[in-house]
Amino acid sequence: MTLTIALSKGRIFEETLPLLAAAGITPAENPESSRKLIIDTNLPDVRLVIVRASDVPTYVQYGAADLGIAGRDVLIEHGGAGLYQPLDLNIAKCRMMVAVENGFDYEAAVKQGARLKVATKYPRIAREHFAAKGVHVDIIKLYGSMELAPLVGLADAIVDLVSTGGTLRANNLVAVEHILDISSRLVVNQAALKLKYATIQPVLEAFASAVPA
Ligand code: PRT
Ligand code: MG
Repeated sequence: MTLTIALSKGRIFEETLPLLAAAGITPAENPESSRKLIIDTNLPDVRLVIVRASDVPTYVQYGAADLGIAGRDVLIEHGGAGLYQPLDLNIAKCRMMVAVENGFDYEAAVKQGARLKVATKYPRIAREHFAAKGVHVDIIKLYGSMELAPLVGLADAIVDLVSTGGTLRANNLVAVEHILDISSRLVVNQAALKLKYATIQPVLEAFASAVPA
């Protein structure tokens, strides 16, 4: 039975290679250099489909892919419907943070009770974070370059992923709150898990055995 695995290019693909190797799977091509969206592997019945990171849960939810790997950030925003999430793969690790321009008095702004303008690609996570703190916010949805928003007056704060902190520093921003630790998870289509159990189970076990510490 054919197994289709949805992956995104970049850091998730790179950090997934050792997990695939543990399951005996070697991609026939590198998606960074190939323009192909369907990548064959050394196993005739296993293929990879290359999609946007935020689209991985959707492909798996609808069964267009049996398995996928997606960040916790992406999974929370998607909602997780139709997805079985058996394994934290401990890859592509980072932190979801609130950040503001250096010099902006975040504590005072939050205490004042005025509405805070928050720019983010992660409206659900941002909304829940500020609701739990009782802070009123106007969420401004962006698709990238969140770091720019406070610098040009679009927002008071951003909610974004931070890894090394280099991007914040380069743009004169500082992190003021830690919301969540993020890593990527294996997601499985619930129907595929039943129908293709004999094919999927060994892959799950191989991935589990190769999760980095
Ligand atoms: O790039 P594209 O718009 O296609 O999608 P994407 O940005 O969602 O994909 P990708 O491949 O960049 O990220 C995939 C997943 O990797 C995310 O969903 C996260 O779970 C995880 N991840 C881990 C990160 C980072 N680290 C990370 N640092 N995703 C994004 N970043 C960005 C961050 O948004 C910020 O712009 O890197 C910048 C900060 O990095 P530092 O090192 O300067 O702090
Ligand atoms: Mg990116």
